[in-house]
Amino acid sequence: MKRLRNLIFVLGDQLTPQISSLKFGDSRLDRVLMVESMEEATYVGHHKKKIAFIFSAMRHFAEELRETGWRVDYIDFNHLENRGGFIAQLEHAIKQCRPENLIVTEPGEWRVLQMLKQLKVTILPDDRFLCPIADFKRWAEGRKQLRMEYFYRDMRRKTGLLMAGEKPAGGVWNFDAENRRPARADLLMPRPKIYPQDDTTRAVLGLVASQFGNHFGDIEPFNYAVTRSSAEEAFENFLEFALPSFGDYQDAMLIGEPFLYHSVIAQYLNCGLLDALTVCRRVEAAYTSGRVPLNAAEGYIRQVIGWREYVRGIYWLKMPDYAEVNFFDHQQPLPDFYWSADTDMGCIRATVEQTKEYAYAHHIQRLMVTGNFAMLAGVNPQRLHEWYLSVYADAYEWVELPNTLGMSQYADGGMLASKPYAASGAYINRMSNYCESSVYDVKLRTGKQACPFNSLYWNFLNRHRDKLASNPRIGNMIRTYDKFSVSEREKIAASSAEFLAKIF
Ligand code: DLZ
Repeated sequence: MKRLRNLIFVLGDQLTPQISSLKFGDSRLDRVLMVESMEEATYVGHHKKKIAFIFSAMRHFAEELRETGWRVDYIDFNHLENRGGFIAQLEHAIKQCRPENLIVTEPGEWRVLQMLKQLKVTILPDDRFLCPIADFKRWAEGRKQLRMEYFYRDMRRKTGLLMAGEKPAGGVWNFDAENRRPARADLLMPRPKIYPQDDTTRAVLGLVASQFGNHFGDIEPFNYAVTRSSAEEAFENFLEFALPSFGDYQDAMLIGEPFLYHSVIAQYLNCGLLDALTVCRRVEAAYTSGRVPLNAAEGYIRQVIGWREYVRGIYWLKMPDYAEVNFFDHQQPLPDFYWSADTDMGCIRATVEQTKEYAYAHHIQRLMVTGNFAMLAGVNPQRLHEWYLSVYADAYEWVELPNTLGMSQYADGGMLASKPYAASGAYINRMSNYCESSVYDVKLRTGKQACPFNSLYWNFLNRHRDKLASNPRIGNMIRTYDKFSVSEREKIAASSAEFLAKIF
């Protein structure tokens, strides 16, 4: 029997026909292998919707490849030859078809890269990202601080996005100061497009309900896009209806409005159904044709070519040590209400309920509600990282880990963020209507009725003053704390201790 030339292994977040491994191969000579893996679905207990989304998108992608002439060995979850994990599956496939070469595009996770290195495999760069890992390493070399803003400006120059010659469109690089408007409940909200389930998705939903019924999250309603064409349509819907107001309201939070003006396309981008540069060019075109304001277009493009590329660079620069950082030495467990939503705090209840239902929350809900609370309460950052990685449909370690440990928990001591994103209840109250549904009073600092974020916030600053006093942005708040009367400081300590004793 003639030996197979290349066996091309395509991972669940590599659903891109132009990915380097497929570009390298030839559909007439080579074979593709894809596998639904128990190990991948359970190394953290992913949300039911996340598993269903990935499996359904993988099955549709296998069909897309077959339609263009590829031979695809798709090992579904119940396949008799399913070996449960990547390495066992690859070893089995190598024995069976004796390929001359095993080809894979570099995975998005350090864990998977280590696994693959056990085999004789050609690993190709993932050129769906705009900044190759080696370029990021060069950019980082010799810099004291790795600030996203400077990286982002280089990416604007490199891509030419929103540039007027050498200068940024509109004369400034960043319009964030304009992007902090609280939303009003009477605004007419756009809605992400709803996609009816097809037979493939229905089969996957049945599989997930039976195999992963004990995982977090609701399986129904499930109406995500699971094909490239529907993901593109979902993005077009965002461009037309939500992007014009995205800038103004991107930090706002409202009960019953999980999506507001957000695109909700990160899960499509991160599994390869959408392409980052194409998305940004469409946003830029919407701005140049006068359909959306510059603050919206710039804010959106910054997330994609700035923040998204930057955190990936940091991940590959700093792993594996980065996974262990714990600057504040926080050791508390994750409170049960991160799974149950059973809490009197309206903001956390709304965010966790929404996370259960949609496997989605936007960046301010993640950063300033669940992330902020965990840091103030002293939750171990690694436990929080596992939670984010499992509950959000867009979460893969390369993007989630630096966002959680660096940005949200300041667990790297300020390498990624210039200050801890710590805030009292006043911030959440300014940006949302959550406090209306809370049994606590956001105006009170201490006592049983006071919003717990308030005493926890001041207690956090005092507890970590040695580590934070020299930070110009936080030091002022510590000096404010120091002006409180002795009895006020005692009340803060008592209120936060009482609350923490209740939840841990
Ligand atoms: C996240 C995930 C899940 C839940 N399941 C699979 C799977 O069954 N098969 C697969 O190829 N990939 C899956 N993934 C995505 C992988 O975990 C992902 O490729 C790594 O996290 C590297 O980014």
